[in-house]
Amino acid sequence: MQKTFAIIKPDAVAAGNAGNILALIEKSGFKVLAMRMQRLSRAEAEGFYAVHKERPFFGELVEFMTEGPVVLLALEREDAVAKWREVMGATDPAKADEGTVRKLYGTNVGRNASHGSDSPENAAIELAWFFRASELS
Ligand code: 3AN
Repeated sequence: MQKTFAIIKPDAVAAGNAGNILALIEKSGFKVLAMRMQRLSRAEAEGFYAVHKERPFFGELVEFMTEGPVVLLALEREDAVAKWREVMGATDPAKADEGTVRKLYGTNVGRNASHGSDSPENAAIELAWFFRASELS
């Protein structure tokens, strides 16, 4: 069993697609270990995306991620990191496969409905950024 971290981003929550995305997550065999809806503070969003600090879109990314509530999720299944990235689809919704979260609910490369960890190591770091250890077992 492996854990991964997911975010249903502000665009998807505002559009009323959080429930649809959760249903897709459950249908894809993930166990939801922990879940919280909240609006991220600027400090939380900047800290979470610190690896992208030098990218030209960093300011835009932080603005977007703090514009409204998100749903934070700790997910578990076999091969969870790769599987969740498969269910999300490509970063750019225009390039995402049919039936994926980003194809169904994303708008563009910035407003793309969901986040997923890119490795088990980063999943552990991201989960610890938002959840207490006692919530993850
Ligand atoms: P992924 O989330 O699929 O791992 P990354 O790591 O390339 O994709 O991008 C990190 C974050 O930055 C994503 N949330 C994505 O929406 C955002 N992002 C990537 N490229 C752009 C861009 N050109 N303009 C705005 N936001 C972007």
